Amino acid sequence: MTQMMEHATRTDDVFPVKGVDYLRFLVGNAKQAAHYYSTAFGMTCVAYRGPEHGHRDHAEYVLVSGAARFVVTGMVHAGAPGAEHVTKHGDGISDIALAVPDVDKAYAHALSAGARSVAEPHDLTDEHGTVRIASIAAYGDTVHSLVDRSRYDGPFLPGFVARGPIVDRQPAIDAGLQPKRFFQAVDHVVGNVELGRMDEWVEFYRRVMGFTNMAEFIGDDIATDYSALMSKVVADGTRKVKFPLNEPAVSQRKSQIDEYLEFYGGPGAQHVAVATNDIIASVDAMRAAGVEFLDTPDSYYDDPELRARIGEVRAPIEELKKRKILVDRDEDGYLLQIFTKPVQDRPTVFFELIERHGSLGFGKGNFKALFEAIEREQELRGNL
Ligand code: TYF
Ligand code: FE
Repeated sequence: MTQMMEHATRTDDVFPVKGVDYLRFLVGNAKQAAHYYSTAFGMTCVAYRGPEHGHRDHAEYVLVSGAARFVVTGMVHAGAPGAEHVTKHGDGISDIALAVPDVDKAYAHALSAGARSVAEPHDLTDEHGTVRIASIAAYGDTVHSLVDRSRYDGPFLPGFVARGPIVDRQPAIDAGLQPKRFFQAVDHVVGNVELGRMDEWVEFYRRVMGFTNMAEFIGDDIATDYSALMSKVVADGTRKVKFPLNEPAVSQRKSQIDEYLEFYGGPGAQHVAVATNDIIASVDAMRAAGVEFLDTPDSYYDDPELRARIGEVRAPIEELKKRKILVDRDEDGYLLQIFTKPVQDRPTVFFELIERHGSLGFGKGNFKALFEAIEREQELRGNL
């Protein structure tokens, strides 16, 4: 069941957040990653900074799709800061940045609640204005930057220069081959942590950010049956920022979370769910661009129990079946979702497309089918 606790926004919020400001991906080759997110994810490059602008260490491309903003950062010389992150983790998410109204207040509260400082509050300034920013440590080598951009009107952060799209998608949009946007926001970002540490991280987000538990979780009652993981979800008072946290569960087979931890070299961000208004159009466009999605067996759609539970959704079930899109319903409504395979060589980071129609959950009814699909991939990799 998906029920929310503490539904209302609290007025005494010690750590108000406005949303996810950006996700930074530290990658081996930002030029090619920016191309992938442009062509395969339909994102638009809006800003850049690099050696051409006096930024000697990194090439950084900023890509947007609606309110979702990714920064892909590559190291342009040996030993540049961040190189050790890529050596250890491969391509991965180094920063889940949060937009906050008051950086100093948020940072001070975080430190008083036991968070470790990564960068003290400081101003970044250029001709477009000033951004105030600080960073605190999260799980593994992941950080949360805290960003106030209310006094800035440039393309991303001071030092970045506006630039145009990497590819021109307009002809494909005009021809009806691609939606204008494949997604419009980050819905949630999931972290994988070590065995036995999930509750510590839930407690971290409660203490440091005032986040509360959402009702959806995978406890040890069902963990060993099929999922081999435990999961809890924390969210801010507005439910705009949602962070599920997974830990491996002990079972006969190697947990998908253990596989991640082994190949990532420790805890880190596992998947990013992006919200779409038209999952059918998005999946079609992404598949056409070469994005691989997890398979779902036909038996999933032919199950009369699922059909009865799901009832009427906005598209014929055959259309979902053709594309392997999953459906789940709870008392608030329903959702459509699909998962990509890992998007880099390592079996680590992947994406989820999610189209919500009232449901505030995470697709609990699909966990069995989803985890079986993940385990089939794990087996093909020889990691089960
Ligand atoms: O975010 C979620 O909870 C869903 C389901 O390893 C999920 O997307 C949970 C754990 C996992 C993969 C997907
Ligand atoms: Fe998810």
